[in-house]
Amino acid sequence: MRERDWEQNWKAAFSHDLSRHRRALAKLPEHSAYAGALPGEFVPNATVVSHSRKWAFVETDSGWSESGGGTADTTMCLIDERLREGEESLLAPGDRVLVEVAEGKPTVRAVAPRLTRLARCAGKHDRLKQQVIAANVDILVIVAAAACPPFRPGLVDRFLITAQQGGVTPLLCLNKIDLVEHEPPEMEFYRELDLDICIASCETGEGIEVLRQKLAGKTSVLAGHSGVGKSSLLNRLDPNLRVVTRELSETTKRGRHTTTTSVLYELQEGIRIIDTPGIRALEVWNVSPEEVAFYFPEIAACGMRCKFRNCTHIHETECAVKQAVADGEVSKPRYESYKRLRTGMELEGGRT
Ligand SMILES: Nc1nc2c(ncn2[C@@H]2O[C@H](COP(=O)(O)OP(=O)(O)OP(=O)(O)O)[C@@H](O)[C@H]2O)c(=O)[nH]1
Ligand SMILES: [Mg+2]
Ligand SMILES: [Zn+2]
Repeated sequence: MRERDWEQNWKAAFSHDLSRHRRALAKLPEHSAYAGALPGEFVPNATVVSHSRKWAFVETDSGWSESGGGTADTTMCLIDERLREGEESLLAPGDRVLVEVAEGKPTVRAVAPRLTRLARCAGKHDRLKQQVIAANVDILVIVAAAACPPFRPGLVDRFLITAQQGGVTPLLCLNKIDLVEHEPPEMEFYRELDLDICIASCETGEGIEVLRQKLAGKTSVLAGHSGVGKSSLLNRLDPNLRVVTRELSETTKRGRHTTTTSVLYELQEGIRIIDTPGIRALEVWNVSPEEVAFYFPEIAACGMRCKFRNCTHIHETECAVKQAVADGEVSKPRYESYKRLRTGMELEGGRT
C-alpha cells in the first residue's frame, strides 16, 4: 500500500486490517530530524482521532489553516520523535495536542495533560504503567451482551472501577437483548447501584434512541469483550459510519477481535465516541487487592473489625464483612461485586 492510498484509506487501515496497516507503516518514510525545540507551554489546537507509533490522525480545531494530508477534517501528522512516553501511553484517541508544521509536515509537538482516561494497568513485565485507551472522555459505555458472548459481571465490575480511577462516568449498556427472554439475573445488582443503564439491541433498534440522548454533546468510549456489539452500536447510532463488524466465531462462540485500534468518531448531535478493541478474556485489567479495598470503602471500613488482619472476606467463617452483609449494613450487590473481583484476580494468579 502506498502512502497516498494509506492516507485516503486510513480508517480502513486503522480499524480492521492490522497486517495491512503494519505493512503500510513499514513503507512510510523515516522521521526527519526537526531542529526547533519542543514547546514548554502551549495551547492545543487538535484532537487525536487515532494513532500508530509514528503517526497520528488528528482533527484540527477550526481556524487551523496549514493542514497537510488527510481529508477535510482530519490531518495525518508525524509524531515528533523527541516526545517521550512517561508512565502512561504517549497518545490516545481524545488527547488534545499541539500540531505545528515542521519542514512542511504537520507534526504533533506536544500533548496536553489528560483530564480523564480509560486506562488499563500494565502487567508486571510491561514497559508502561498505564496503557491509555482513550483520553478526555466524559462517559465510559460498558458494553455487555445479554447473550453470545455470555454476560460476564466480573468484567462489568472491573470497568466500573476503571471508570472511577479514570474520572469517567460509567454507563452500562446491555446489548443483544433480542437474544434473550429475560435479562441476566446479575443485572439486578447493577440496578441497585447508582449507575446509568441502557438496554439495547442493534438488531431491533431498541434502546438506541435512549443511548443517543445519553451520549449527545459528550465524548464517550465504548468498551467490553470482543463480539458484544460495540462497533454495531456505532453503526446503529450513525448508519453512515459503516464501522466493520463480524460475526462470532462458529467454533469458539467468541468475538473475533474485529476492531484492532481505538478510533474517535464524530456523529451528529455532538456525539463524539471512541470505539475500542474488545478486551481479551484474561487481560490484566487494573485492580489489585489493595485497590479493591480502596474502591469499596464501606467494605474496607468494616474489615477493620475482622478477626484476621489479612481477611479476604470470602472464605473466612468469622468475618465482620460477611456479618455486615447478613445484617444489611453492607449492600449485598456491592459485596457480590467485590467477591467477583477478588476471586477473579485469584484465578488470574493472585496478583498483589
Ligand atoms: N442478535 C444481535 N446481534 C448483534 C447485536 N449487536 C451486534 N450483534 C452482532 O454481534 C457480532 C459482533 O458485533 P461487533 O459490533 O463486531 O462486536 P464488537 O464488540 O465491536 O467486537 P470487537 O471489535 O471484536 O471488539 C456481529 O455479528 C453483530 O451483527 C444485537 O443487538 N443483537
Ligand atoms: Mg468492534
Ligand atoms: Zn473479613
